[in-house]
Amino acid sequence: MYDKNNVFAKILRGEIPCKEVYSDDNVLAFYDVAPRARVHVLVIPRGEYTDIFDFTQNAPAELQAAFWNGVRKTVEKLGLRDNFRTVANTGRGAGQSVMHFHIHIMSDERFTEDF
Ligand code: DGP
Repeated sequence: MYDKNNVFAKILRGEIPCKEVYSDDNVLAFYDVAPRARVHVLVIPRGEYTDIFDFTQNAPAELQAAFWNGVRKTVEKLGLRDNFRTVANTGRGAGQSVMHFHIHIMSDERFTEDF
């Protein structure tokens, strides 16, 4: 069940400020408030989806395509084309703390650990 008062919904409504990286009609990308990498940006769809499966099962195909296009544009805007990771924490067990679907884009000078 999507909670309209989650923090990313408030960011989308402009009730909480964010440091924007990329924005269009379908997507918003902004810096994570608690970065865990040299570059740490979140990309969210402009729609009410709690997690990756809610998004992939219930969002219109056009929005899904636009979302991944927005991820690519964000990465290119950040200049990270050949050095970034994406993470989608899913569920409380994996540490998902905001129940609005989001992708973490993270980059360091050089990743030293594989996972
Ligand atoms: P996750 O743990 O996967 O749900 O990631 C949620 C991320 O959102 C976490 O890294 C911290 C970030 N975050 C939480 N509140 C805010 C906020 O108000 N502004 C910004 N920019 N990021 C936030």
